[in-house]
Amino acid sequence: MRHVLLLGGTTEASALASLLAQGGIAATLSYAGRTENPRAQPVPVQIGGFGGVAGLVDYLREHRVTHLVDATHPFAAKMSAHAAAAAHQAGVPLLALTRPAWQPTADDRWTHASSIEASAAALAGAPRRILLALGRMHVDAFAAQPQHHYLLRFVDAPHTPPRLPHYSLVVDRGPFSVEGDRALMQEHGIDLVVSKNAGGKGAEAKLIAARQLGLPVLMIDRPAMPARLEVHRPEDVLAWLDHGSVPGAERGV
Ligand code: 3Y8
Ligand code: NAP
Repeated sequence: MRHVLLLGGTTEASALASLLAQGGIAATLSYAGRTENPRAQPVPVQIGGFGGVAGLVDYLREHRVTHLVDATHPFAAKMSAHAAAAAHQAGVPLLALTRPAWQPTADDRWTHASSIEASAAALAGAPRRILLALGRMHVDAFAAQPQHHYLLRFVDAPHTPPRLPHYSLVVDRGPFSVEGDRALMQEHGIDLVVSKNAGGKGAEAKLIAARQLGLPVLMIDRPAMPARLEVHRPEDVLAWLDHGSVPGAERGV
């Protein structure tokens, strides 16, 4: 009897949950519990951390998980590291469902930063009006550059105000639209967009809007991920569940 543990929190994870439910494949989708009202899912959901690698190994064994699918966001590096370690220890096959990194087009004005902290350091200089579309968890890093006016976008209203002297706050969850992001940038007079290289469609709108408006983008490159089998389409996960392999799948390194 198959039981898939699906580490979620992305558009692709939700799409896979629907395919698993339609296929009658037993699955549990897992959220960290970062947001107040996570999207409802067509499969049972577990919310909260597992308690490190050991806790995840225990979970895999106690719930007789037969397949572990890591469909977390490309910046959820700690969860992905734990998934790889726990799957190995528990002898449970692991597959990552992730998105290719975005690539700039000839019409894009990207510069790169290697991390969130490096992106804050790259903002030294004269005051600007910056769309900081990174969510809530890393806003404090930008207190190092208080001269800017930041447009913040959070999923939920914060319990404590951000520690920035000049900011505007939008509370909204994606997926976002190009029209909506373009209007937001024009309304706030944005002259720079800071973004994680999340990939996928759910957060891409701001990049397309920036391109249309001729705005520069400071793109934060992805953290390193453990070596693991990776696919980019939810349908490829079904093939893996049925056959244990995916033709042409990438082994991320
Ligand atoms: C809790 C689950 C679905 C998944 C939807 C995707 C798309 C919309 C775009 C911007 C960028 C950002 C942020 C973002 C997007 C999708 C996807 C994606 C970026 C939810 C969700 C959870 C989270 C956690 C949240 C983080 C934050 C990051 C906002 C649900 C809605 C900025 C990432 O307030 C907080 O603490 C938010 C924390 C981690 C990053 C951060 O550092 O703040 N995602 N986002 C998951 C859990 O608990 O396990 O509430 O429904 C999921 C989605 N967010 O099924 O429809 O597939 O990526 N999420 C980034 O890309 O930079 C917004 O504003 O332009
Ligand atoms: P992270 O830093 O990689 O993980 C920190 C800890 O959070 C993990 O060690 C684990 O706790 C717990 N955790 C993370 N994802 C979990 C999940 N899906 N189910 C159960 N526990 C989880 O993670 P993060 O970057 O904060 O991301 C948290 C969630 O938000 C993930 O679901 C991710 O897909 C989603 N998300 C993140 C981003 C982003 O920009 N980081 C963007 C969109 C969505 P224990 O050690 O206790 O097990």
